[in-house]
Amino acid sequence: MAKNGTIYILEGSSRANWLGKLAKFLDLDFDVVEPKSVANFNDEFPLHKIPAIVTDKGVKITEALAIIYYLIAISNKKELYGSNIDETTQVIRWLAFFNQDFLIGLGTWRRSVNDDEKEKNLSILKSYFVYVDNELKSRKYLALPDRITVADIFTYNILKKVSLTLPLTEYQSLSKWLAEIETHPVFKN
Ligand SMILES: N[C@@H](CCC(=O)N[C@@H](CS)C(=O)NCC(=O)O)C(=O)O
Repeated sequence: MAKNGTIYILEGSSRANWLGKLAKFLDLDFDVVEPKSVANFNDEFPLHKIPAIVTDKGVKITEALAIIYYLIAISNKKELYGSNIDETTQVIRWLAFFNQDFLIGLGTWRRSVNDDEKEKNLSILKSYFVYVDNELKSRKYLALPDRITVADIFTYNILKKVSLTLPLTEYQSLSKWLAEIETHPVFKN
């Protein structure tokens, strides 16, 4: 099978480090590399940010959400992105929330320079946990009531890492959801 292209990631980035696993689960054949292993990454990608991909047609794509969409769109598992307008809208909703509000909030908290700032920024993160926990009280998965989507997979990858620093056990629905998503085959390779 011809290669589908190259995915650039950083192992430390939960925005990007799961995309190799996603591609494999989607039966796609991408090389997965860190930018430092290629001499011209900064010339090819002027923002110097990951994730990024170069497709088999030589097209360069940046932005996590565009990349997630592309990988699923060229696969035979398109239902991971939702199967109709309503479902896909919910998938994009959650991808956008975690890629933007949540990850920015997380970075801001990590970069807090004093205790007051840290407390204030932590309270924003906690409000997000409460929000997600409440949403998960009424359905099994983030975007859909009864079927996993890429929104769950992306979010799991972020929150699993977060849970190593911030215990999430007080958020019962969220914790139950984490345990459920962990069993998905995408995380087994
Ligand atoms: N808007 C971009 C943000 C990408 C981004 O900020 N990536 C971070 C890692 S999570 C990065 O590459 N940082 C390295 C840098 O800023 O030089 C997206 O959604 O993909």
